[in-house]
Amino acid sequence: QFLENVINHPDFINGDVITKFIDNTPELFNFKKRRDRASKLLRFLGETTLRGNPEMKGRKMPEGEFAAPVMPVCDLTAPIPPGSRDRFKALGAAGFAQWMKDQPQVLLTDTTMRDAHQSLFATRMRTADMAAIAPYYARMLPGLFSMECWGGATFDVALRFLKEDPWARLHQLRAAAPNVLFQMLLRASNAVGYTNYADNVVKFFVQQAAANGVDVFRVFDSLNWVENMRVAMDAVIESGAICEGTICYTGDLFDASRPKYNLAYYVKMAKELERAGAHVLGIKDMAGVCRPRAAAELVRALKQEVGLPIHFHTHDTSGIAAASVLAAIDAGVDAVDGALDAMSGLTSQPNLSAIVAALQGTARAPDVDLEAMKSISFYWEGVRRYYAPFEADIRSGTSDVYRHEMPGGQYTNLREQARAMGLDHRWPEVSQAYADVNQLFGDIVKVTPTSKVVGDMALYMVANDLTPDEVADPARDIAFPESVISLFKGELGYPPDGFPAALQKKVIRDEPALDGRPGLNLPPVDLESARHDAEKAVGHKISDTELASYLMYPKVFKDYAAHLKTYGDVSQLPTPVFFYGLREQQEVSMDLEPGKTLLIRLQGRTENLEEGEDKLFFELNGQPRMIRVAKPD
Ligand code: 3PY
Ligand code: ZN
Repeated sequence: QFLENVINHPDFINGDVITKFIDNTPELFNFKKRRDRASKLLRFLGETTLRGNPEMKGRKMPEGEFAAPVMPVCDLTAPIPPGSRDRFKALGAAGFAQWMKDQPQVLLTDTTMRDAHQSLFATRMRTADMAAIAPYYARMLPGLFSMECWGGATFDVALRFLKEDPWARLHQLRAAAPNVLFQMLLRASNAVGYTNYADNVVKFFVQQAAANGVDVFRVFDSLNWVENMRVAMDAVIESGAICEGTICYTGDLFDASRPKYNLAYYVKMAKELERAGAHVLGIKDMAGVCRPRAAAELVRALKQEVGLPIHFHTHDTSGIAAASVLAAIDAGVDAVDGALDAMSGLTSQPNLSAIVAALQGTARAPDVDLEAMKSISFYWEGVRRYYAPFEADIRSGTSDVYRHEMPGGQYTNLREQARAMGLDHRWPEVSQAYADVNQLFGDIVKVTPTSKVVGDMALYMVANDLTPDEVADPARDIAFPESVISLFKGELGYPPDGFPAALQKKVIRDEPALDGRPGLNLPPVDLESARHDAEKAVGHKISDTELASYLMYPKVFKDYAAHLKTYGDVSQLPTPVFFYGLREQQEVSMDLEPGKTLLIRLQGRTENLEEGEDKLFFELNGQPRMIRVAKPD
């Protein structure tokens, strides 16, 4: 390879060879870099093949081979038609919001690349599977309002489990689909984490997200406290992006025994969000408890009381969510969320394609091609099979959601946690405990991160056979989980009516609770010194987006950087190979860089028990390579 580089070099060909030629021509050594990268990947493949991806621990390996997902038929050399993002660029955020209200059709968000996989298979969808279909979205579905493809749990999971850079996902999707608005879910002061960050960190994160391709920010607070949303909302507005100030819907609008979450509550919050500068009003029914009659009533009232376009989001956990979406559309909602067929239903969003079919022939029928939706969905059907080990074992909708009110993204996670604690057979008790904890906590909004706190407490109660009365009893000593103590100290903020005083006293004992929103109590982070710490930890200069990752998740970011150093960039490996390794004689091809493709085949392996390691024999672009892998324990 070295000699090949020398004789092909233009200086060599031109006879321009001087004594210092080799020293002065570092690109001759590129092959070494490539060889290093190939070796790192072989190590990853060797270890994954032999020991399994750590992510697969406790999960069932799929059997047989995966058929390649069926790609839609579309000329990818054809120019990309203009879409919602072009309109947004022309009109700006306020002008675009006005257009949303003025035009008659219902606008559509496809959540497949964010909430759908977050809610169906633990957020495990990899960038490669999204990037492959993104150019088809650009050409076949330019009529979409937005693609929700970033934020929520995807940020954390990308770095922590998938070992890929969430910012690179954004860049790749952006390059492939420049015409459709990209939407992210932002947990206000909790950004994309589970804790309240300093104001300047929230601001920095939003600036980076906007600069790197997010157009619509759906901003919510996990206790519906608008005061705690302002920093994030202001940062979004300042960046020029679209700020979707969002109400989290909980309870039941018509339940007279629970009047806290009545129409007046939501109207009041919507007006606060409008005054705070939101361009769009989001209704986020994270659990899927907004029944059709409530959806209609809520939308009708909000359309009357506020001047913002309204965007409705729900989950199909009950099995009846499409009826709520249709009711909201009937009541005049401006935009709705859904997921494409193969990624819809159960704890995910209702089926967007079926909603479009239901609207055909009506005045509000959206301007999207149903055939295109179906053919892109066939692709998702194939992709979803890759992730079978991460799917929850649920087969049907469940009206039990009206009791527990767990967000779609949490339901399967909590079941998994319950299973890991040996409580699987006691799931109905966990469901009841979750509802009981909600009442103990004062009937709060349950969405990330408060939903996690309620889940922790529910599991704790079931595992310790505790009744709600025992938890509340001042005479009974309870070792409350850390997350519960933090909640009652006000570290995630407060619900508008506060927490029940007696329980708060019991949980935090003599420790003080925060006064005001958490951000007021957190000193600003010195970003340059954080950058310095991160650079020291990872051993190289970092970019602003890497700094944003570090600020969100310092340890996860450092672990990711270490993985990158050891194994290189694994994000371009096909998903079955990333999770399940290579079978003997299986071949995988991967582009290292444009024009540099690696062709890797696993030829065989030997076992060397004495040395406690195996040898794996690969063929790399036709050359034999051997990797030693320590045997699993
Ligand atoms: C998230 O915060 O990730 C959610 O999806 C909440 O519904
Ligand atoms: Zn959701």
